[in-house]
Amino acid sequence: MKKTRICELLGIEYPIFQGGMAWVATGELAAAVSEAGALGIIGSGQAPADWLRREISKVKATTQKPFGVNVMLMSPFVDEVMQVILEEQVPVITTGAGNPGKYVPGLKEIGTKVIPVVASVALAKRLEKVGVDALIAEGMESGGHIGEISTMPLIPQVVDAVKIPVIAAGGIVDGRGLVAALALGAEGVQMGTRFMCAEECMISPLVKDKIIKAKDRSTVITGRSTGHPVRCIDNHFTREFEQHEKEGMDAAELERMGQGRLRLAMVDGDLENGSLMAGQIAGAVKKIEPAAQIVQDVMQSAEREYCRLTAFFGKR
Ligand code: TUI
Repeated sequence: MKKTRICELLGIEYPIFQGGMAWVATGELAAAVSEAGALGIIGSGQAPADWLRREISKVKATTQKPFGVNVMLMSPFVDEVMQVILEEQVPVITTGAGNPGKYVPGLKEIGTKVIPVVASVALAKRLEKVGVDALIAEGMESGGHIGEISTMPLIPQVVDAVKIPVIAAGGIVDGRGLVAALALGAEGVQMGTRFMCAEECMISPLVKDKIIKAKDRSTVITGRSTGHPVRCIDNHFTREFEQHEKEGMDAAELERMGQGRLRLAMVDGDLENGSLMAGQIAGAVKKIEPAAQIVQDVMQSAEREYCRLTAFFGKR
């Protein structure tokens, strides 16, 4: 199988990223995914520097292969997190929830590959000019903090607007998604929700079970009125939040209501009061399995789908 530009750029075997999910993507998960030949990514979320340093050391102790750290740009610890990334010479960073432009020169100086998440063509173009190495274009099918455009229209528009490699995210769970993403012009995929159900993922087993039981319509978007829309599995918390939004509660108070809810779900397993961030594809996640098996299954099912398409179009 030929490698895409993203495999060559990062030195990975398969064009698959594991989403850097806050409170979900710890060193254990990232190490397992990287060791399997894809790109494991630690989700630093709103964690402080010493937490990140510990997770990085777990990955380095388990695998020699490249790994990444996701930097959530709305974090109060963003500057100290960037400092740890520089000190630890992390090979790849992805960013979310903002514009990482001002950090790019410093990271490039030490050879860290910078791959921001974008949800629009405008930001994609701006970041290519700043000199980022690749982009993750994330559709609103994704879990957590999202943009407004779906994966299907977002990917080809971003691909046409930039020359650097584009990774597709949002609504991807298997080889069909990988082949579809490649067909749209992307050079790889990022998956979050499926990796939440990896054996090495340290979240509460209750959350994994909730994802496995989810159906196509199980997720909802809350927070549009705050300017920070978030997709999660429908529960008591989302219904309460929606009610307050309808009644016109102000954005600052709504944001306060959301604080600590992601940890409450993922770590404490509170399925009703926590924020069960997950993508629309949750309905298609069927089982808990090792991360390496997920990577292998995506690659093998992609090959099968490709053969099916070849048969459909006829061999040349
Ligand atoms: O970042 C994510 N998903 C996330 S972050 C998160 S943790 C969180 N905690 C508290 C409040 C909110 C979130 C949970 N899920 N995905 C990447 C992503 N980035 N999706 C959309 C964007 C994005 C949105 C707007 C990137 C840039 C942007 O505009 C920046 C600009 O300056 O134009």
